Amino acid sequence: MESLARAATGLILAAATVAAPVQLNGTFALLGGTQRIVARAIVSHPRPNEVTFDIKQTSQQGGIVRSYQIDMTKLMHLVVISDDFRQFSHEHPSYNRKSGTFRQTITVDPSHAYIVYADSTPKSAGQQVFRFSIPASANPSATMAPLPPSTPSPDAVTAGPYAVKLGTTTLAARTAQMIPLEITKAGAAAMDLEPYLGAAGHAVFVNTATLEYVHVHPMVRSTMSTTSPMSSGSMDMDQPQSGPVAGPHLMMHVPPLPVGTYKLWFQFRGAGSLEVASFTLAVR
Ligand SMILES: [Cu+2]
Repeated sequence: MESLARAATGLILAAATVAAPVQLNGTFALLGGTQRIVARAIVSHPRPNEVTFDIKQTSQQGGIVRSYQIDMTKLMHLVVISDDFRQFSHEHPSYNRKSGTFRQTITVDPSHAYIVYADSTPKSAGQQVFRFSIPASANPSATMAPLPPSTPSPDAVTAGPYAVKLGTTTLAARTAQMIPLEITKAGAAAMDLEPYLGAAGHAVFVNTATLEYVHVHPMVRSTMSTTSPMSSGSMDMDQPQSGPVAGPHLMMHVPPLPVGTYKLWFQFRGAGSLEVASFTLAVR
């Protein structure tokens, strides 16, 4: 009975926190970027395990931003991570042209806080990324779990039927660098990869202390590469005509990162399935 009563109290608390929508101001979070617009979100909880965002972006003077470049086939990318960095999702909000509002509902674990990144490219402003912090909606879990330390020579990370291996998980700070990334399936180079949102894969880096964000797209290499090529714009320049267009050998151009511990989520498409491999990087 006692646990029932406690559960009931929890429900009432959850119900109480579900009601009122709140407005949040977005914090500019693009590493190396320059803030040119302002983002606000109205956050509501239709259910204890759901959060709805209505994001409105305006100029510094308050005019609604209505003109966006399509980036990777979408107007806005919403990257959602939990406060312990264990959950990751990548959504594409619907856009209401009339009100200039992006809307997305996400499913959450009510005992976790979440960080939401709104990544868009308004015309004439360049890439703009804002983060919003969503408190736990019920009975917050005590503290953020500490991140396991980075291993200098990583084992491959499992993602569905695939294994993803990074060339290194220890990076030099404040230095642009190329990091190879290999995707295997059942011990051999994966040959059934497909592009996702116009790229071979999507890599999101988040500094776990400052919560700064970077989003990069690796280039495809025709063979496993041990040397760092010069930066090249074309994703498939080394690609044989008939080969796969989304891997399995990739090269990731990582911009200069300040010292810190970073989470990296690498999202890619396998044969009909969307996969994500997560890494912890030490930048020294
Ligand atoms: Cu991307």
